[in-house]
Amino acid sequence: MKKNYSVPALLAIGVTAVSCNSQNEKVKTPNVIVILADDVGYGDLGWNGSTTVHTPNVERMAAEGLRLTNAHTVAATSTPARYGLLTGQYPWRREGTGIATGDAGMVIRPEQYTMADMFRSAGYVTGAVGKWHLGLGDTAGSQDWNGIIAPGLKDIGFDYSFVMAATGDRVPCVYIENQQVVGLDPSDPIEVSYTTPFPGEPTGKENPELLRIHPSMGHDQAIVDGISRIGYMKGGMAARWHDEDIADRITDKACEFIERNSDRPFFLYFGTNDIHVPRVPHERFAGKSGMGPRGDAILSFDYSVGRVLATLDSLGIAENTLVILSSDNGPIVDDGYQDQAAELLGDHKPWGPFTGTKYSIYEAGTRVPMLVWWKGHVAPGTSDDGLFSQIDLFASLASLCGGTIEPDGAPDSRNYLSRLLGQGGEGRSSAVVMNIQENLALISDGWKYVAPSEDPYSDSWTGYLYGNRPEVRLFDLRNDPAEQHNVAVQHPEIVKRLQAELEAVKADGGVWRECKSQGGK
Ligand code: NG6
Ligand code: CA
Repeated sequence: MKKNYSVPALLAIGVTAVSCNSQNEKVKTPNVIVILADDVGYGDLGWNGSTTVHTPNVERMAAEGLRLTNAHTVAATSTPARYGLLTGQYPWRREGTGIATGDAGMVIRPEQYTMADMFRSAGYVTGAVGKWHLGLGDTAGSQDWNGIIAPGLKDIGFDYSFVMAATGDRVPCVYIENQQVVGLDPSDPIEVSYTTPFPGEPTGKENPELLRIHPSMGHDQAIVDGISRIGYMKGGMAARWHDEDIADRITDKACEFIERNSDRPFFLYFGTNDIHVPRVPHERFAGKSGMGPRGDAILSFDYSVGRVLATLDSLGIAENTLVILSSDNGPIVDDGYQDQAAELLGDHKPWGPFTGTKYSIYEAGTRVPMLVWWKGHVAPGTSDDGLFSQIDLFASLASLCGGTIEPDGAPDSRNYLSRLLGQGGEGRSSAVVMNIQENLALISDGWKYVAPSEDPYSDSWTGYLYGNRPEVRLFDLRNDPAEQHNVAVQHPEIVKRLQAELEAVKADGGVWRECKSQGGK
């Protein structure tokens, strides 16, 4: 049975002037833009009281829209977090959803039903621009970087794509538009390897004299644009990106997509490269934050947000466009390059009031900024501290636009559209989050149960705080948001309840009893 959330769902929650099938000229299907930052932490933006970095465009979104202050990504690293958002399935249900190499095969398989497919089912044109990091081609290392890279984003529902294959710090360092490398000179083909260096090609390890930015950990393989990366790459000189231009280049493409499709419903997934390492923002941001490249990259991110909003304003479609801003995972200070991020941090707290970083099971790993902006529909200057998970964007947005969810689609996603739009109503009662080792925690009703794990607490080489512990932990997030006090012994009944709930979520393959009663799935 197909699940179609359409006009009745919208009427039930009081969304006005929005319908996919209305005959009324004035009533339009809203465009949807998801701006997904990379590694931007809860405390990094001026959305929630932080004043250490000036982010006027994000502040504008907050002033004109809704702040979801208790929003979580499903994982503390990029690939699984993006997988969860775009498929509506918790990544720990699927093998091979960990941090992807730049030559990984498609993590989301063509036969899977994606958020882009869902939007297409409602008649939208769909686009993905910017950081991808969910693999391309069939299997790792099998891509033809010099031809059509297939399967690709078209096979999972995106009509248009302009992406970076993985992360800024991973080869291949090229833009890929509609599954073909942009600006490639056929006489200088690209080769990529994640196992073997190419003889004669310089590397960061062997040729540090060629580097303009030096790694602090790893990142000592292929040198592209004077920066050594993860993975080896040869050729494609004309197609290689210049790091300072990435934000402009992908923001241009995002805005062009909006302009091209301004007279029809569109869905745009815009993954920024900011503020992932290497942090090399454009010269006009360099040195402007007083916090070094990490702070400057936040300014660059804010600029991209501003360009998107300004494009909507200038096209006169802001009242017909829902914009959601969030981050794929929490913040990290030193993520592998000597960019003085730690030394220049000053009073800035990327993790806000929480403990941990990206990679971590602690709150800072997965509790991320989230803003919802839709002129005339989402009340300005509002906030909601109820639990929200990015896993629910799929079903909630399906409800908004009348998209279909196929029987096996988005198994973990639930429709909380009214909460997403700041209109109250029932919200998620519990959410599962995951750290880099795929250890799980369940957050419910202000409590957080962290499953025991023998994995390391922190990484002796990188210093990454994973937060694993062999004992059962329970945190009272309302009174102890920094997760300093394990109260499992004091509250055995709560531990038991949350533990059982986590086991139930794991066991039921995604069909969660909480939501069966909502007439959802
Ligand atoms: C880590 C990298 C880090 C970053 C991360 C993925 C090292 C030492 N660290 O392994 O720099 O690339 O993977 O980040 O290599 S993510 O935001 O895309 O998940
Ligand atoms: Ca990330």
